[in-house]
Amino acid sequence: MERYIMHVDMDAFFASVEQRDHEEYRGKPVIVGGQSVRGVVATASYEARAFGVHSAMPMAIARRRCPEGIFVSGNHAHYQEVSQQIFGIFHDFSPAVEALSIDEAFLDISGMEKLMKNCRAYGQKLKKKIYLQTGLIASVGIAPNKFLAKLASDLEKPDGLVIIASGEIKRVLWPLPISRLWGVGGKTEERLHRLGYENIGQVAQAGEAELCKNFGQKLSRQLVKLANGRDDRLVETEREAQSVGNEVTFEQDIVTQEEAEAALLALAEKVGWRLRRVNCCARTIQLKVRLGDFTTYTRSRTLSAATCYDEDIYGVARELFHALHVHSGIRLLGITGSSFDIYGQASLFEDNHKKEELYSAIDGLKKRFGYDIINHLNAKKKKDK
Ligand code: TTP
Ligand code: MG
Repeated sequence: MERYIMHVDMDAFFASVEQRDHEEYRGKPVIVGGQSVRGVVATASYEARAFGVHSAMPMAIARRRCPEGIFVSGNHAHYQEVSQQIFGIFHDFSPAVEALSIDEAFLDISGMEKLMKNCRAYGQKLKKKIYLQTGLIASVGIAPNKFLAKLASDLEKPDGLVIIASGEIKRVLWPLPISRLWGVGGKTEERLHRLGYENIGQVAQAGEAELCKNFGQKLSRQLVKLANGRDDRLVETEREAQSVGNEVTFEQDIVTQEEAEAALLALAEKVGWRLRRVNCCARTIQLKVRLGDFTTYTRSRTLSAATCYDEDIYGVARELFHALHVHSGIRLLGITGSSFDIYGQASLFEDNHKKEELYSAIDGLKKRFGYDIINHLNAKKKKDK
C-alpha cells in the first residue's frame, strides 16, 4: 500500500500568534525574541523577513536591519497552549502524529485520503480547520515519505500546500539545490559544491560508488537514497519514541539552587504530563546541565520501577543535580525520561493508587483549561495568602 505522509508547519508561528492577538501588529514587521543584551530572535513575521531578519539572529542585528520593527519578548506558555490546540486538530486527522517541535508534526495519513476525494482535499481541510479554530495559517506538504513531505511543506511557504506524488519525485526534487537534502548543510554542502554538485539531480545521477571516492560509504548511501526521494523512516508517535524530554535555556545564566530547583520542577511537570498523555512510564530519568561556558553534563538513573509522576521525576532529577555540585552559572537544564513501560504495569511507590487519582484530576484540568492551569492556581494561592 502506498504511504501518504503529511508534514504540517505553522507559518512564522510565534509572530503570527502575536499578530492574531494584536490587531495593530497585522501587516507589520513583528520580531519575537529575547530583549536582553544576549537576546536572539526566536522568529520574525514574513514582513520582517523582507528586511533580512530571521530566527537565531542576535537581536541587536535585527534592530539595526529593521528599526521600524515591533519587538516583543513573547509568551512561551501562551504559544504552548496554542500549540496544544493545533496538535489536538492533528490528532483528529490521523492516529499517528509525530511532534517535531512546538509548531510542526508528521501525520501518517495513509488510507485517510480515501475519506476525501484526494490528498489535496485532505490537506486543504486540515488547513481550513486550523484557520477556523485558531486564526493561524499552516503550510502543508504531502508525499510518500517524511523527507519529501517536509520538503514539500517548505516549498511554497507561507500558506503553502504542496503534494509530491510518487510519479513526480524526480521532476520536483532534482532541480532543487543540494542544501534541501536532509542533513546536508555546512561542511558537506561546501565539499559537494567544490566537487561540482549544485542540484539534487546531480547527486542522484553520480551514484553511490562515485560519491564514495570523496565521502564515507554511509553518508554516500544516504545522500543517493535521499536524492532519489527514498526514505523509509516511519512516523513515530510518542509511545513508539525512545524518550520524552524537555529542556530550557535561560535568558541569563542562573546561579541559585532555588532557581535550578524551580526550573527542574517545571521540566519534570512537562515530562510527566507528556508521559501520562501517551500512557507511558519511564524507567530511566536523565538530567542535562549546561554551564555558561557550554560545559555539558548528563547524568541518569535507572529506577527499579518506572514512573510518570511529576514528583518522582523531579525527585530523581533533583538528586542527580545536587550530586553534580555545580557552582557556576547554568545556561541550560533538561530532563528526559526513557526506557518505557506501559502505564499501569509498574508502580514506584505503594501509594500509587492515590497518585493515580491525583494526577488524573490534574490532567483533566490541564486538558480542559490548558497546560498552565495548575501553575496559575498555585500562583493565585500564593498571592492570596
Ligand atoms: P519554525 O517553524 O522553524 O519557524 P516559524 O514557524 O517561525 O516560521 P516558518 O515555519 O514559517 O519558517 O519554528 C517554530 C517556532 O519555534 C518559531 O515561531 C519560534 C520558535 N523558534 C525559536 O524560538 N528559535 C529558533 O531558532 C527557531 C528556528 C524557532
Ligand atoms: Mg513554523
